[in-house]
Amino acid sequence: MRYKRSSDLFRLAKKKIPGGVNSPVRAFKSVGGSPIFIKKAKGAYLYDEDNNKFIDYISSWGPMIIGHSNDYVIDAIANTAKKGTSFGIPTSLETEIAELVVSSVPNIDKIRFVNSGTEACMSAIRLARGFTKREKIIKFSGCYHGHSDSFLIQAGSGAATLNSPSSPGVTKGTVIDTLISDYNNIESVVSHFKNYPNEIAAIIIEPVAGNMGCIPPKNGFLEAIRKICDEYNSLLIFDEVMTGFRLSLGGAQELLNVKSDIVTFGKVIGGGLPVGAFGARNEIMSHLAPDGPIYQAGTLSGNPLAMIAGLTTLKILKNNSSIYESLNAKTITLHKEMKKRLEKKGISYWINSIGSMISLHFTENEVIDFKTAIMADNEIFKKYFHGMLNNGIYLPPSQFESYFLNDSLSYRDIDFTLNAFDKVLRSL
Ligand code: KE4
Repeated sequence: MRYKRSSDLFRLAKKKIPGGVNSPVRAFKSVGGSPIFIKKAKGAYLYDEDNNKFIDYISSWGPMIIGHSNDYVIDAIANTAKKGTSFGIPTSLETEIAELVVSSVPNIDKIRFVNSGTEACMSAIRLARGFTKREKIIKFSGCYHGHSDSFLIQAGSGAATLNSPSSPGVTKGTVIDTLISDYNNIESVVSHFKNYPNEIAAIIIEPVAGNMGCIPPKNGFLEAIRKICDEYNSLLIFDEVMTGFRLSLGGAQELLNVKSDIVTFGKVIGGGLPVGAFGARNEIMSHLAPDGPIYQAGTLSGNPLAMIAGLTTLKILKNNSSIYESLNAKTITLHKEMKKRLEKKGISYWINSIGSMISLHFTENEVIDFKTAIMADNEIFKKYFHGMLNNGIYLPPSQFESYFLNDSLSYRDIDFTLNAFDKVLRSL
């Protein structure tokens, strides 16, 4: 593989954009080297500026679940754009996608659209604080809910990748209202409620963690979280920015059968355009402006282009539910075949997978939380990442990320991936 054009473009980008990227995790900081620059993508494939072709395992960090440049989605965006791109005035498209989401996702009566997962999560926290009249929240070390101040404390994803899980610039006043617990450790949650029995507005959690690599909840963990929220009259917020419409049409609530009070969305719900959303039952959503006093707003919220991209994607998922079984089967195949090869080679590893999310950690430990995730060997991961990249496989450029399979990925692509995997293992 040659990356000359990409490295020239990266040099130019760094002159005008901090780190040459508009989101830190793209910068290859934790794996070294220079990021590739993409020219186009179609289906399961990425094509970079040096005309290299890659099988894509991040699907834009989740949104492209039905594959890149889906013809129906592209046509819908093009036709909608001809009628105008943004009005700041209600359109029927917003109601249509809202009806589809509310009818697909358990336990929500209403939904508000915003422009990113960060906006969805930060608005959900404000709604929970306003509704409960309490100020503290609990989040989990290694979970990532976007870059709003309340969340940049022991955050996962890019924050962990850059070894800055707690960001400068977040005030002491903010930090004292964010309590940290350990994923899959209910005792670390109970202790906060014992210390602050009447002050915790909400627990926010990734029902399946995807920002430490993929970490599913241990049996009973989410149920215990639900129970303690009920005991102390706190709200449970499922951050389903990653899992929403990915694990199933109803997301993690449906797949894992645990009810949350507020659900946040992003990624798939926008079909590749900037969309976030948060939903809850009427009792909670009635407190949101303009019905209630809790303020939240956005110039481009619900804009027709983003709505039609999301709506078209969700309709395809709703009308072809076999996509989920197919994605899950491909993920199981990848998990089994990688495991077989790693054991044959005698390399210490841990693989977690659920639905169409999977991640590989080079470690002797079971990866169940942030502490065990950061114990993995990043030096081996770097070799693995670049080895796969040079063999035409694009993986997340950080061990604190999940792979996201998309429906365009074929079993031929998986065989190609496993051949690359064999070559890379020989070099480790
Ligand atoms: P955005 O603001 O990036 O749309 O969403 C924030 C967010 C919220 N909640 C969860 C569970 C998330 O995973 C994310 C964002 N995910 C990362 C990937 N791990 C986005 C990639 C990036 O930061 O460039």
